[in-house]
Amino acid sequence: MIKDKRVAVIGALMDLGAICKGVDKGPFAVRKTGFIEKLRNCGFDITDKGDVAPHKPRTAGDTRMRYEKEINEANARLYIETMAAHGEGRIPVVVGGDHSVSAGSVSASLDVYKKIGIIWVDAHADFNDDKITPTGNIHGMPLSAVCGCGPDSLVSFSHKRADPKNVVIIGARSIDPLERIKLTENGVTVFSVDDILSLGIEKVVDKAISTAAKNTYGIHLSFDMDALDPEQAPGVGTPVPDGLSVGEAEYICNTVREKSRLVSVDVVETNPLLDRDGLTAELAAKLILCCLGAKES
Ligand SMILES: [Mn+2]
Repeated sequence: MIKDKRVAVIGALMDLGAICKGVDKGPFAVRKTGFIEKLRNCGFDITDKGDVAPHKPRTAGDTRMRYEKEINEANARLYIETMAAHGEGRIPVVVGGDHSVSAGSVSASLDVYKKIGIIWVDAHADFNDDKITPTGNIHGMPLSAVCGCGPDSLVSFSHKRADPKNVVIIGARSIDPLERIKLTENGVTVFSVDDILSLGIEKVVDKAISTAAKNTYGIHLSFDMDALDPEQAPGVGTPVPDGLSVGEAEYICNTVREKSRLVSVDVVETNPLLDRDGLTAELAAKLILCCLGAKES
């Protein structure tokens, strides 16, 4: 249940963590679906905190962590906005933007609640760092950073880190070899699409919730649209075939809300320049409604 139906929406117009441009337009496209009005019609008390965008000029800098300075500066502001939402007793919903924005939003929830679990729904693990990254793109690093597994510079504005043993990735099917070793060494739980096929989505989500909720105050749900099958959600910069179905994605969002204490949400990586008929933006909006328990009439 979302307490008192109090929600804050924050747009994160970030594309510097990804290689494919256009993902900074994601929040515009998702807002255009009218999801905020739909939430209001369902009785939600929404405040729209507007958008956080990186400043200009922008210089790529170190090729092992491109645009580190610009991303950190914007994330420090996103962190403050997310903290403010918590301070108002609202559940923050961050709409991205590439996944680097989660270094800002998750850090805020960690600093507020001290101990939270994370369910990270993604085709990738986002557990790289500056030493093992094959690309230098920071959107492949935020989960590692918020777990205290590096790079620490990406979360320098915050204090608390997540325990990797309370972190679960669902839908992964493209993990770099060194990243996989690091996930195992740190005790992160990974459910691939194959695991969903063999165990069933119900069992996977059950285990994900019990792992993330164990000895924690609540759960942050971070949903990368590339977790979905690219046939259903084509508007993403790094599509990987054979992803989650829409039904499975909705099931994850609904069940995490129903069976745990959801403290914050990110829905990221919607890229309208790569989308087909606004399908991915519509789906992102739909998943936000599922996370919050808003029934469309
Ligand atoms: Mn991601």
